[in-house]
Amino acid sequence: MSNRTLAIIKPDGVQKNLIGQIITKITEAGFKIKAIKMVRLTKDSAGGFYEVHKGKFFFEGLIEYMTSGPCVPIALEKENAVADFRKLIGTTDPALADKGTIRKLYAASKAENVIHGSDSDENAAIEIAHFFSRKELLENSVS
Ligand code: IDP
Ligand code: MG
Repeated sequence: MSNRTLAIIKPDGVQKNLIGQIITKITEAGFKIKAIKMVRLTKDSAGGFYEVHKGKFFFEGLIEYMTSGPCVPIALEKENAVADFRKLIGTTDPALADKGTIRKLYAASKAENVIHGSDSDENAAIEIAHFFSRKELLENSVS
């Protein structure tokens, strides 16, 4: 079982100046930051990242949103990373999310929900590779 997941502080999280508070929640929950950067996604890059949602009613809006400003992808490590991180961020719709989760605390809506988390070990590996080269992951390694 993999111990990595990909988080993205989405453009609304960056715009609302929540990078610090969100990262504090993540590290307090026991995740180690393996790599981090700030990037402005192109439509092609966002479309590739969310390929599985192509054709859905919210796809165009999702691409607009994800390219509306810079975002902060973060490669994270922890035992049981994927499941534990999904628990930390809460359900897609913040109105339904558990108390204390990142989406419950900070997200405005199901569309603009401040943070992404991978949904499987397989997708975590693909999504980490979308943003970080092997070289970047190795060179920044602290443990
Ligand atoms: P997840 O981010 O909780 O894994 P997904 O179903 O994978 O949720 O959807 C990806 C992203 O697409 C969501 O985080 C949200 O930004 C957007 N999205 C999902 N469902 C809806 C919807 O019903 N309306 C508007 N946006 C949506
Ligand atoms: Mg998803």
